[in-house]
Amino acid sequence: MEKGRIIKIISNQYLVLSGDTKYSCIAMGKLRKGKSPIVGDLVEIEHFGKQSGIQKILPRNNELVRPPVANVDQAVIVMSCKDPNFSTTLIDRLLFQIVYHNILPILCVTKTDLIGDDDLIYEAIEQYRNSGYQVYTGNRESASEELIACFKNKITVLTGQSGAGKSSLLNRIDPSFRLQTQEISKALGRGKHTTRHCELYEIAGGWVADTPGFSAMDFSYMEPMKLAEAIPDFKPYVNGCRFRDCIHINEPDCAVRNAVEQGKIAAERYQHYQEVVAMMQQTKRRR
Ligand SMILES: Nc1nc2c(ncn2[C@@H]2O[C@H](COP(=O)(O)OP(=O)(O)OP(=O)(O)O)[C@@H](O)[C@H]2O)c(=O)[nH]1
Ligand SMILES: [Mg+2]
Ligand SMILES: [Zn+2]
Repeated sequence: MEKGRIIKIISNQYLVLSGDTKYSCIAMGKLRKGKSPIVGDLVEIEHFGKQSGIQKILPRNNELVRPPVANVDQAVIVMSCKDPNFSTTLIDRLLFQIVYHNILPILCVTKTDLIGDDDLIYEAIEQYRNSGYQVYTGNRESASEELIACFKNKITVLTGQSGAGKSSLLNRIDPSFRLQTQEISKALGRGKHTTRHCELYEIAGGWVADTPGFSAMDFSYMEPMKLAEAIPDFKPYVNGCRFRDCIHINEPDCAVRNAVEQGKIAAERYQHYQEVVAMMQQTKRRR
């Protein structure tokens, strides 16, 4: 069976990349009863005459809802120094969403041309690096070569506030991105509904979704224990707590809280975790 990846969906046409060839496919009958194919899906396709069809969706590593993308490898949190303002609260909320989906987080701090060399933002960047996160910086003139190298052979989503510089970043990395997006808005017409359209753009040897992948507010589907296990700086400690179902908030002999007290986990990240757990418990109570 021939395998490929869905890179674009427009209404009921699926563009599938197999090797170096792109096939326009339809969903075969038996598929329609199960889940719908989304971009990023690895699929089995079959050709009959001039038509091609998707026979099977292979199991997904993960799956995002907005935009619907499967098998995402990594998510770049784009955070500007100014306009809109830098916020570690927002970074950590996005970070928690990303790691919960088993996706590698990468932080990109943009608009460094708007701050001085001694700005406190650089201390925050160091704190993330010390906690083991990949952090890159960028401004109008440059995008980090290391960040560009990250895209190769990966499916990436970008996330961050409106105006943070996501589109600008992609255009700087690969000027063909602008062309690809312009073509789409021309094809769909200005202001037309684009909900049925989702596409992975080819950029720097990889694939990127053009719309933010996470909400910084919706934690209702999460479980605190699973979140703590997914946070890379917490992970080494979560199995050392006295209680197996410890959520690292008030329990005695909590290895996570001990690590915070000893400075092994950034106090600020733990505080953001506490806030998010409180948000989860509030939504549960309301139900
Ligand atoms: N000073 C400065 N401005 C920048 C930089 N990068 C982007 N901008 C400006 O920031 C504004 C927003 O940039 P976009 O790339 O459109 O932001 P976005 O994240 O794609 O925003 P949405 O599409 O609304 O989510 C634009 O006016 C850019 O010119 C930068 O490195 N330095
Ligand atoms: Mg944009
Ligand atoms: Zn604990």
